[in-house]
This record gives sequence, C-alpha cells and structure tokens, in this order.
Amino acid sequence: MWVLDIIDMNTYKVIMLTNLLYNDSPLDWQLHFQDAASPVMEEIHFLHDHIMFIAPAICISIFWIISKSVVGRYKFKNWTEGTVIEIVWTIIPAVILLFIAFPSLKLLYLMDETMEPAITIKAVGHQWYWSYEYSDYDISDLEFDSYMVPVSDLEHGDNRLLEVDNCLVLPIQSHVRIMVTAADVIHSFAVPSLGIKTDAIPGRLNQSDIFLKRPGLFYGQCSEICGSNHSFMPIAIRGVSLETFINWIESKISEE
Ligand SMILES: [Cu+2]
Repeated sequence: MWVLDIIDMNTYKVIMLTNLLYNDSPLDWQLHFQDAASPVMEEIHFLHDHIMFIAPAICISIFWIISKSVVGRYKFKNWTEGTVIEIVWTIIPAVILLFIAFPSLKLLYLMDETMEPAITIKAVGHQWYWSYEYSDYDISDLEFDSYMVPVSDLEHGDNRLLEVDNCLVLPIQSHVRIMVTAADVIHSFAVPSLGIKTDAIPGRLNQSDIFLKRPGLFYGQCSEICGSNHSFMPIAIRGVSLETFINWIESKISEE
C-alpha cells in the first residue's frame, strides 16, 4: 500500500488504532453522526443534542394537550380557547425558538470564521473525481488527482465507494484553509466527521476552515448531484502529524 512507503510505521499504527476507536466512515444501520474530528463538528454535535432535548419535550407535551382536549374536551375547554392560553402558546414557543436560534447563529458564524491558516489547499471537483493543489511551496504547484478505487480492486477491510487512490494529506492540530471550486459542473466537498460541506462552483472559490484534532482517515463524498458518476467521487482525508506531513510534502516535491 502506498501509505506504508510514505508514512512511518508508528503513525500508521496510530491511524489504524483510531480507525478502530473512532467512527470516521459510515457503518451499517448507523443512526447517529460520525465521531467528531474537528471543533466545528463537536459544536454541531452539541447543537444537535441541545435541539434533540427540546424537540421531544415539545412533541410529548403537544401530544398530551391534544389527546386530553380530544378525550375530555369539556373538562379541558380552557386549554383550547381563551385569551390567556393564546398568550401562553404564543410566548412560550417564541422563547423556545430563541433558545434554538442563538446557539445556531453562534455556530453559523463560528463555521464561517477562517483562522490564520498554516497552509492553503485547493480542492477542485471534476466529473467525476477530485483534484487537490498545494500551492504554498516554491516549486510549480504540487497537484494530483484523487480517483475512487473501483469495487473490483478493493482489499479486505476497505470501504466500498469511499477508498481513493491518492488521499488528501493534512497535518493535525493546524489551521488549514481549503478553497473549493469546480472545473465543470457544481459539486460539493463534504466530510461528515470534520463538519464541512462546501459547494464547488465553477468560476467561484469557496473557502472553509479545517482543524483536525486527531490523526485518522476521514471519508466524505460529493454532495451535489453532478452527473452519472456522482456517487463515485469520494473524498478521503488523512490526518497526520506535522512531521509526517513535512516528510510527505518533501517526498511529493522530489517526485515532481
Ligand atoms: Cu460531484
């Protein structure tokens, strides 16, 4: 495997271990999110849990009021009409909405923020593969294509329709700015465990911030119906230590 040539054995072991400990790719019958690997995704988890605490409480109390007023409609007359109850059922939902809106807006602005990036990567969507450009280095742009591994070439333990021949390698614990665009039609760069989903639009550069908290192999897919092979252009991001990243960049540059 190509990873073994470039990434030292210890990092490889850490990656294999985190793949067992963390859920960074879809599982059969999965109901919840993949594990967070970035602060933004952690915040998304918090917001989801916060809303999931409020939503069932609303459902249960509304169901209780409706069933009570249907079954004993004479006894519960003041639950269904009257000035007081109308004021109550207007004010309470408004307050609940505020409790949802504030954390939601806070998260929206947090996701929009681009911290001083250590490196900048460009991801370009094509029909039907991704190409990545590392343009921070003196040499002519370091650039490569990333194609899906066809099902017939998968090895035991690989994820179907998610493995790629060249993954995007990023350093952990560093702010990475990712510029997303497309060469032909609209694509979307989405990686669930990093909490990013950025549209790739021809002629436009959209930017997003990635901060990997831990090493691992994170999978994503194009999330905009972009043509017949839309389901066959996965994204794989390998988070490695800064040292390993520098070694990888050096080996890539010497290849050029
Ligand atoms: Cu696409």
